[in-house]
Amino acid sequence: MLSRITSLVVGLVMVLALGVMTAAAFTKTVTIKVDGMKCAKCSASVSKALKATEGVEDAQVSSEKGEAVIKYDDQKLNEAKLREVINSTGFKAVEQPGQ
Ligand SMILES: [Cu+2]
Repeated sequence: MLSRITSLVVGLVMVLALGVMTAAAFTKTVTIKVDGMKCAKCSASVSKALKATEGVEDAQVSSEKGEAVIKYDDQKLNEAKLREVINSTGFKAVEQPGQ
């Protein structure tokens, strides 16, 4: 009886651990170079557009660095779609070959 409970608990813990790991595996972080941002208003509009996109969990956009660091759900979005969103704001997502 005790071993049955033990195996049940072990099984439950494994299922929970697996769930947490898969959830984390779906979250990807990508850095995309963005051309044309001159000030905080520019980066804010890119950031706003990204955050309004379903699947984006976080977006840190810097006009100084000229890049956007985006955390997103791999199941709902991909990098190409994120570039489209950035381009739709009037700025240019720079293609970086080899990434
Ligand atoms: Cu600006």
